[in-house]
Amino acid sequence: MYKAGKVVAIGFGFALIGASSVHGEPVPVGEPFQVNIYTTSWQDAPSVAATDSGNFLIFWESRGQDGEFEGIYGRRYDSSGMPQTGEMPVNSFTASSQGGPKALVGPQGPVVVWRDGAFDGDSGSIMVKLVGDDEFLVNTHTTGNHMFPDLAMDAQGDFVVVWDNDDDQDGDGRGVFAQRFDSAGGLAGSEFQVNTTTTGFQELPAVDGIGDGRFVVVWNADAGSDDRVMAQRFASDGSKQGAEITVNAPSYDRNDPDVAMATDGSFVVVWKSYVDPTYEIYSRRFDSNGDPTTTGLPVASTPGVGGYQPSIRRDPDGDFLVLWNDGAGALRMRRLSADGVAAGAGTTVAPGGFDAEIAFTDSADYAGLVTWVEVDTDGDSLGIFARRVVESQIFVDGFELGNTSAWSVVTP
Ligand SMILES: [Ca+2]
Ligand SMILES: [Ca+2]
Ligand SMILES: [Ca+2]
Repeated sequence: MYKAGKVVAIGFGFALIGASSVHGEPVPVGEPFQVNIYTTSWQDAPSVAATDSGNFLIFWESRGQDGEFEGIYGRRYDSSGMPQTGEMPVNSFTASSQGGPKALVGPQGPVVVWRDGAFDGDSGSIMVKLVGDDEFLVNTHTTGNHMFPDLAMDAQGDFVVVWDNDDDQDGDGRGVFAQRFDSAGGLAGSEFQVNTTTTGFQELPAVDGIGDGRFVVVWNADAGSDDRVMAQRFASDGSKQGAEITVNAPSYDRNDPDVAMATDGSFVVVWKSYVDPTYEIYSRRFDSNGDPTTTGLPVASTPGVGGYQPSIRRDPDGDFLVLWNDGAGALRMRRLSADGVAAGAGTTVAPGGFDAEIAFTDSADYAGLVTWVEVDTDGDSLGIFARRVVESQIFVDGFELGNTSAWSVVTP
């Protein structure tokens, strides 16, 4: 019945007076498309970033294309999913392997980080590249196997890179480290240690930040028996805000966490936990003081199917999009409201896909692009795929509830 009222009201052309709207469930539009042109061997580990002008940049690693092991390639798409370029080689230093790129676009243009297999002279190194410059080394401490870089950026384009390293750099096995940069790539302060508890392995970091420069790092902590997700908040000057936070109960296996921060400094962490007989994806929201506002909530609307490789991003109006690979191989997506609670039942982005990431443009239609990896679809091993997502517009003045007292205009 309220649907009829809505149609009538819009027909008279005055229903939207005083009404506000938000964006609702994310919906895949169009068909998935292949990103990589060079298909020989494997292409994997994609990362997507949105530009101010409504375009998207996808970066990935490709095996055998740059002459030695893996190299980093990128491709630009417009908001409708049309390619704007061919494949663009990213790394200048091609010896050994370059992999695991993560990218964001700031006022200075794209910033890409990745792991290099040899650059610092002692196995894994963390590299960063800004537009117009060759890549350069991020980590100051050069011994050890540096892995799993991620980055966050503020409104001015200042950014922070996080990674993990062994070599007992934190005193015991692997630890999580970070380096802040100004928007031009100049060092801002020194490399610093993220984890406070150093016993055992601290690994697999992820970081997200907001316009005012605050950021939060999450990682997997493995003290030998059980794994936990930990989080640490930081001020814009890189100082720790509060103690490190234990996000979840101990879990049997690496938790593979990710995090997205809201503009008020609250944040939502996602991770995978083993729940006999399979893995599940969980989320938990924390306020800007680092205090939890939810328990660990299952992200899947149908538990028990399984969940791997969760990723989370904030959309332009403050909701969160979680992507994961379910136990049946499908790439699933579900929206969490700003309060960290799931809204809607979620949807399947692709019947087979993993290691996914989404970015949103700030455009009026809240266009998003999801990128992921598929097996054997590009004709040879792993390939990179993508699909557009839009968030449907809904009205928040009572139409959905049929609450006519809340309507901004009552239909005749
Ligand atoms: Ca391939
Ligand atoms: Ca290479
Ligand atoms: Ca450690």
